[in-house]
Amino acid sequence: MRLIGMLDSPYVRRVGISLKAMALPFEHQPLSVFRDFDTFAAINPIVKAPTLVTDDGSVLLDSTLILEYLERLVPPERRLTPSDIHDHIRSQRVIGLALAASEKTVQIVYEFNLRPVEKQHQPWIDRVKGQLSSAYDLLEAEFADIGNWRFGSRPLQADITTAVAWRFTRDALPQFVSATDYPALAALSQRAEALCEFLTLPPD
Ligand SMILES: N[C@@H](CCC(=O)N[C@@H](CS)C(=O)NCC(=O)O)C(=O)O
Repeated sequence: MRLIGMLDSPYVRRVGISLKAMALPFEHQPLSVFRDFDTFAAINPIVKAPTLVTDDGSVLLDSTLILEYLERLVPPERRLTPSDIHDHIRSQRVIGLALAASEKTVQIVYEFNLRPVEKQHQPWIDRVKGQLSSAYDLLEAEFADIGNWRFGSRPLQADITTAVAWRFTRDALPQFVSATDYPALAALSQRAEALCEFLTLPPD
């Protein structure tokens, strides 16, 4: 399998870390959706990161759909979603919040970095900032008073995606989220970033 995309994307990073956590072999091709547009387009004309090229040559996109496919390749003990239905609902909610936090961060970064200053629209920025804060407030509540990981003894997708989202926002918009305001998320990030799967796939 080939994972295409740079690790500064939280979507690419969560797929890469998940591949490692599931012990699935893969090759990483860190193409940029901006700087390597043409090379990327030759693999996936939509130019979305992550893109996964499967062993049979299929080209998959969207991290959630890619992870759904990967979950089917491994036995239950290596899957990253809880088997209990109540835990599964909770896990889907946490992942949804973390994906929303990632998306809102990307929107703010694109607004600041891709749009000329005179075309930036403050009401839109304020709306997205509010959504970003709400997502992290709810995630903080989800991770308060847990043991090491949200659903037991090993990190699952909810832990991975939340830790990846937190690191992404902290790196991209340090002025928007602080460890003081979100101590449970900061502690989760510290635990997760010390894992081999995270250390070998740092944001680039
Ligand atoms: N929902 C998608 C979001 C992926 C996404 O937006 N990736 C960004 C990079 S962080 C991208 O491809 N940007 C280029 C573009 O949208 O044209 C997923 O989970 O994979």
